[in-house]
Amino acid sequence: MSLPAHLLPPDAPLTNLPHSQWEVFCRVIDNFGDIGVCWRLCADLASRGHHVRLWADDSSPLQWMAPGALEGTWPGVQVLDWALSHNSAYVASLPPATVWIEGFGCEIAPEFIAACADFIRAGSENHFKPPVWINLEYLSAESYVERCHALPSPVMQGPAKGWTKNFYYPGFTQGTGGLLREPALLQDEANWGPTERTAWLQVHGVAWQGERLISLFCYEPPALGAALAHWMAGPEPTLLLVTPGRATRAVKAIWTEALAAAGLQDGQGHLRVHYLPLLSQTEFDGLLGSCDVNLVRGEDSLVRALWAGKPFIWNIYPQDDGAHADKLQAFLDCLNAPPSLRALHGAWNGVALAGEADGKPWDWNTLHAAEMLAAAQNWRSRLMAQPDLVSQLLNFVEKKR
Ligand code: TRH
Repeated sequence: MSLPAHLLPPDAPLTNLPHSQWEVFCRVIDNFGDIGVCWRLCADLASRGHHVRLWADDSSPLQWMAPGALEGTWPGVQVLDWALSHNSAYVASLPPATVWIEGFGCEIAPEFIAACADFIRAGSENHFKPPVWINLEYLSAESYVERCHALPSPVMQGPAKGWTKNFYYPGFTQGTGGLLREPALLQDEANWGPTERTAWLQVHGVAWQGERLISLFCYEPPALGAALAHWMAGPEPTLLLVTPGRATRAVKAIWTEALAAAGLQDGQGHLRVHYLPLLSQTEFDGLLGSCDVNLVRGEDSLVRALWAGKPFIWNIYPQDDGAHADKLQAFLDCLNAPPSLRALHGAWNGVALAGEADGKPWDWNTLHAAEMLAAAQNWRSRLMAQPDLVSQLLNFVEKKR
């Protein structure tokens, strides 16, 4: 196979991977986290000058998460239909990539691997190398993460036989791959003050009367009804900003029950609710920056809540085998969470956690806000001191090349 000029290897060796080409593969299992995390990764890489092709089997959430991404107007990122990765002729027509990222253990199409392996073999005298192949795992604070991070796994069969896959684990400690954090984020969050909050609320049509602001992005937390009833009957005026989908459905389903538990009629009480539309990721980050307390879920919004540095409660993605309880425990242990926070997390998620305040009831009204705020700010500065995931990934790739 003769190589077109634009595919010939560069004369100079790669340093800091200038303008390298990345393939990111994403298969959506459920909800928005798979595509949400993969998109943040792609956008972060592109903002640092790299070129990214994102292959996704369901990229439709990008319509609202990242306006312009599907239209091809996002600089540096091309979104492609997963089905095309099975098309050998199409794959062979693409410039070869330096890095392949399999998001969350999704398997790259065999046709894609075969076409790239053929291409690399054909160009071996031109020093084409196999890509640095990375399996990006889910975020967890459990101890296996440090043990398994960056472990190689040789490919034993098929057209890529002899190549190596590498496990890459995001995480909260030095021995892990770190957390997604764009270079500009520190400044953004530090600059997210009362003016930005007021502007955000106005732009999104929220009629704020100075109440405590709580954002709600959740599954169906078992304590949602109890929390709503407490906010309705409690002393502190509260405005709940509810995200669309499961959170909205969960609130609507138990609203009447919560009113009855609070002993109130509709229109009474100290809780008002504003139902939000779907927001772009940037606007979603603004929501977390604007609220006094953030109730988040999954993986990506947890990380964003950490960067927002505000009190938060995490609704962990529930797993049938109950593995989420260990994952939640590990997260709270890793950050040395105070007992009040463990108690709130245990109640919110309906799991028993070690280290909860002994017999001391948690308080949905105060939400232990002072303790939560101190903990959140402490975690934020601790995690800010770690290199972010993309910086670590770039170093990792450079070493492997
Ligand atoms: O949607 P999620 O529950 O995704 C989950 C988790 O990632 C979980 O770990 C995974 O196993 C499961 O999917 C399959 O929560 P998460 O991870 O916070 O992702 C939500 C994404 O949606 C995040 O990138 C923020 C984004 N988002 C917006 O951009 N705008 C919005 O209005 C909302 C509500 C969310």
